[in-house]
Amino acid sequence: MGIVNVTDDSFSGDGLKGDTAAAIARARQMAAQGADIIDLGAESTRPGAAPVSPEQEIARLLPVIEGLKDLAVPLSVDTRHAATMRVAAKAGAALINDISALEGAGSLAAAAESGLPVVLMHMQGEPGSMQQAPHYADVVAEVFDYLRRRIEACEAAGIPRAKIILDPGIGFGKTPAHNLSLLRATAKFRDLGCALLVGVSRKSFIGAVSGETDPTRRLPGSLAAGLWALSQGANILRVHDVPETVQAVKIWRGIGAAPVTDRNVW
Ligand code: 7PJ
Repeated sequence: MGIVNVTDDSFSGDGLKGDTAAAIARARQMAAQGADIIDLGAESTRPGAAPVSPEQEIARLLPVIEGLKDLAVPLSVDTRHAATMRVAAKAGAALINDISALEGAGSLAAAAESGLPVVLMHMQGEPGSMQQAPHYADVVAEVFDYLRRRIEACEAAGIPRAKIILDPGIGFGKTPAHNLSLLRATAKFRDLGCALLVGVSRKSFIGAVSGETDPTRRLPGSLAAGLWALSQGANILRVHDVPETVQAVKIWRGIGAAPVTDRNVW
């Protein structure tokens, strides 16, 4: 899943600054580079970011979705707002990606009506303050239980489990140690019977563990964390660097798929 930010203050250095044409070009480029899904987001959720109204969000996203109507690669819309979900679904989006796991007013109903698959992500607190003092007695158990309860809420609202993708929410109200624990436990989340998405690309825990302060220089750490997650059963990686990730995944997959006889030729 390639990330296309249609925001004014993206932390990760992609600098698209709300420009429709640039976002469309970026999405087309990522599709050509091998992305299987394009995730369009118009609300910055980096720690400390200000919320965006649904009106602003729709105004930024809609022209981009419309400009990508002919794209063969499915579009995901990264939103916490029911109004945006409805508009995006009508305009042709194929997936709803909600960092608040459809907890917003009307979101369960909007997602159910759309019939689209949904990503349910765990977050502790709100983007504005979530990194101030994240605390868990047992981070893996608490995130697991939260996602289990959100699956139940979805099923009660008419969204079947087969349409649900789970995400532990790396960096959303978590210390570096919490993030490492969650990644280590990736395989456990498969017990919930849904596909798994993991977003580690350029995130601050990679800076914390490696000492790399510049997010644009965190590709090696992002690939290491992403391949670890895949090896533990993750199905989708949400990334900024599409061709680099595609290359890494092809090699990882090639090694796993190699016939035994070929492994032993040396
Ligand atoms: C994630 C996301 C993530 C899902 C963002 C960033 C911050 N959606 N939206 N999972 N992160 N599902 O890209 O670092 O990890 S925005």
